[in-house]
Amino acid sequence: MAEPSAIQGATTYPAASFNRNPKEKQKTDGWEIAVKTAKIIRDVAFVIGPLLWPFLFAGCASDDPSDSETNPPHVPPPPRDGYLIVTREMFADQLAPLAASKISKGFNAEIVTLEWIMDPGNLIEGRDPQEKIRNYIIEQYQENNLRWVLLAGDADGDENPGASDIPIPTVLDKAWEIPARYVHQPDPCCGYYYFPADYYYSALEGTWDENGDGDCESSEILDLYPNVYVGRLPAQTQAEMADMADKILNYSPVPAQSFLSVGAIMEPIPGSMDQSVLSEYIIANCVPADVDVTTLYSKDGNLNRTIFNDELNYGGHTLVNTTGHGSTQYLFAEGTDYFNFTDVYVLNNSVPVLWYSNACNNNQFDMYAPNNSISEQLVKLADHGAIAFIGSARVGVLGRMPDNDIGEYSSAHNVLFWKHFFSGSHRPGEALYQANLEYSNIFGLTGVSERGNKFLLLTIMLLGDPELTIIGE
Ligand SMILES: [Ca+2]
Ligand SMILES: [Ca+2]
Ligand SMILES: [Ca+2]
Ligand SMILES: [Ca+2]
Repeated sequence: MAEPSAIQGATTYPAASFNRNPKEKQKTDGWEIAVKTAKIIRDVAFVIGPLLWPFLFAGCASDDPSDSETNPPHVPPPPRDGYLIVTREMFADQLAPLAASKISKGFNAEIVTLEWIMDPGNLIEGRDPQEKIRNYIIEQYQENNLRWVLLAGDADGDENPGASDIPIPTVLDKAWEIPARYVHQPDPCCGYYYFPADYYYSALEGTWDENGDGDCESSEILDLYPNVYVGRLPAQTQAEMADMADKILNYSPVPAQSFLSVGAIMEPIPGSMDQSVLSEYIIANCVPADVDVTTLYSKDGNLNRTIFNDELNYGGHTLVNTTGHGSTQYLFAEGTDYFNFTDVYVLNNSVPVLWYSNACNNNQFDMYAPNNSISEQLVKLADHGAIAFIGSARVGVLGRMPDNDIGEYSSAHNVLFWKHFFSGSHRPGEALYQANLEYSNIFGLTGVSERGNKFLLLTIMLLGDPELTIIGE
């Protein structure tokens, strides 16, 4: 499938949303130092507070004489892919080793703090923090080959409108918050009017607010083709951020994969949709023959909390797919015997798993403080749990199950994620990006297309490093 031209950067952005002259920025003190820093430490440009500059010079300076400005290379190297960490000053120390690891892998890595982005002296345009963050991403995408974006900070649950139809203005009153963009669209069943969409930081054309009233209606989203790979580390404390960063740094790609697939019967949905049909389709059409597969299905009588916990803890699985009902606190309800929040705390699986869930609300990362969604707890658990989690921040959307094709809505996206993951995109952010792209193409999504597909697509988020390679050689 050919990529749309927008992926190649051919589409221009509205001048109204982004018209800053980069040369202006170079006149500011912060940028002067950042440029000098970038030269000295070769490929990394940290745009952070002055307090951290000494660390950068001490920790990252190269003594390779070929780096000297007096001895420039005769042939400029090809531009490196950019990897941008958008975070807060309180997390910069915890994230510096992760940025360094990306540099060692050949990326042009940068940490930018929201404090720097919000500083008027740095001339980032935007009417609120979300728009400023996105405009910075757009600039780096256009000018510096940015491909990967890690949002390192949690969304503020106090700004989650919940069941209210009134938006809550973004206020940066928490030192850890990286705000979510809320989109107004009543959900199909459960009484939410706004949903968070990190997709805003991935699909970069248009303002998502065409009428300029400061509120984003889903009908104002004109571009659903993603441009960059986006993931989030939803930390609220330095300890949480350090745990997640360490888990990523300690992760070794696993050559032999083991796929645990759950298919629940979704009672009391009329027709009692048996999600084992979806699971079997994925196994038959997406999972390579050399991957070990374990299935837990309601229809087989082997799906319950005890067996699922045992498989997670002792089954040696590296990839997990769960289907069925869910909430912020549990998965696949089977009567009262479901995997829930308390199970996560005692997980001791030796290799943290890549986990996709098609259930409702498992990934409500913006839920009210101080509670974590089950997805957040899984990725925050030190050493264990999940290395990355893909799932919906709000309700999933039930549609036709796979038959001779991939089906619809939540089922279709679930199929496409594993299709792209196993067929070559062994990095969760890239597999999600490819799934989103193909989903948009198959269902012909545009700004005015029907809302169920758009809702489903935009509420699916990745928690974790989008660039981490899961499958090794
Ligand atoms: Ca806030
Ligand atoms: Ca609007
Ligand atoms: Ca796009
Ligand atoms: Ca959260």
